Amino acid sequence: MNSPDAANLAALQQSDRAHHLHPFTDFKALGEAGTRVIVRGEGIYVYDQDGKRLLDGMAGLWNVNVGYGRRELIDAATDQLQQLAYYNSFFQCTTPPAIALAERLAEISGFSHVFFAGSGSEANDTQLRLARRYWQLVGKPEKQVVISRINAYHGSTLAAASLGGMQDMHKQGGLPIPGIEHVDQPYYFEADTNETPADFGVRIAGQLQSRIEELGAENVAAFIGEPVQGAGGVIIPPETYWPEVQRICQAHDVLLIADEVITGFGRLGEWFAFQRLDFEPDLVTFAKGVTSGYIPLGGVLVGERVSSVLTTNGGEFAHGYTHSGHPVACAVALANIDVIDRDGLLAHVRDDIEPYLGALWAELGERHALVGEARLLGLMGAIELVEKGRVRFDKDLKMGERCRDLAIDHGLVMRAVGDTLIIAPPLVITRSEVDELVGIADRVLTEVAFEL
Ligand code: PXG
Repeated sequence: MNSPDAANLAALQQSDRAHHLHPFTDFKALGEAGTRVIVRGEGIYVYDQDGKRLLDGMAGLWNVNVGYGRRELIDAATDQLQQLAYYNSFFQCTTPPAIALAERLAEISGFSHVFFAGSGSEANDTQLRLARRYWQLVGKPEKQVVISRINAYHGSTLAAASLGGMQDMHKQGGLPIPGIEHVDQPYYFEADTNETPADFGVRIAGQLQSRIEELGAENVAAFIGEPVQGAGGVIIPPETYWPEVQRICQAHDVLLIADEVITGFGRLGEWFAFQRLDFEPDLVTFAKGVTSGYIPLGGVLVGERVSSVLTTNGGEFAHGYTHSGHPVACAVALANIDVIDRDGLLAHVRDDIEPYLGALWAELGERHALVGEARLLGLMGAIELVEKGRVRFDKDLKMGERCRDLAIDHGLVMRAVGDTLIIAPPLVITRSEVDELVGIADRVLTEVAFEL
């Protein structure tokens, strides 16, 4: 701790500990361990205070889709800040970037309208307000309940955390708020069943049907789900799941909401996951990758069914945020969408990197005894750590955390959800960078197996 850099780092950590409460953090434990201070990013790499380079296998928090340091996004922000740093979209006003982004989003999604928010959590609060308002307007105000899934993640505000199905969050806040119900998730590996994935997908979707029938379809406003669950552990549903969910929603006149905060903007090799997974939601939540995280923005894509009602006889929708349609955020989003489009990143993911990374990822699963399953869709991947077969390690061994920490030591950021290791690298990742990512993961698995 004698070098100037080390002293500087210690001072930064000390100051951080004294004043900063981090999200989803055990403050005492963090105070003892100290924070990693990230100071710079370039491409798919970030650099910490000590100059250590890390391959960002999580694209920030699933959001830095075009990678760090993209001039186009920086210039878009700078230009717009100089032109007009802020104006609102209340009181019959708007700004050119908000208009242009709404039009561009309609083009790439096929959804006619958008409601802007500042984050994914805010956007999901908007979803709840919109769904209930819609049913009020069509003369069915008793349709209020929204059904979600256990282990879903939809954000951290009271409504979003309630929509989510995270037990630890519910326990700490007296949640969920009334009017939210949860059914099972389509987690095939965890279910450890003899069914085929296809049958399992249909059966789990069927729980939605049973719950709607229990509650009475006349009371149910919507179903919400992440096309592929992210924070819950990259849970990729069987192909039969979403078409069956859609069929059930239609049969019971229930709105279908896709939370594409993680899956949107190219993560699955299409603009949106619903375009790949073969279903048609009525409403879509987006955030994160819409600006590649360069600046906060979220929102809701509103399809014809809901927008036609809202825009013809809706009266005032009493909802909105100071930063709805923020001009700088919208300008950055436009530049981000241009980069994804011009650089052909959807095809890059779908036709090149997904198959390439998918093959190497599957090979890890075959080579390492402690991998129970290695799965990947688009650029969302997971590895299930197991003692053998589908038997998990003792929780106290903290295998996931050990692997994650070792990966960071070796220069790779991965996430651990319990004993599920997760990757979601920037979409711009190249084959040689994939080799580096998989190489480090391989080394981590080898070393942890050896320690055992
Ligand atoms: N929906 C989904 C599907 C998300 O993944 C949100 C909504 C909330 O978005 P905001 O912008 O309000 O955070 C998210 C956010 C993790 C992690 O550790 C995941 C998220 C956020 C923070 C951490 O995997 N997802």
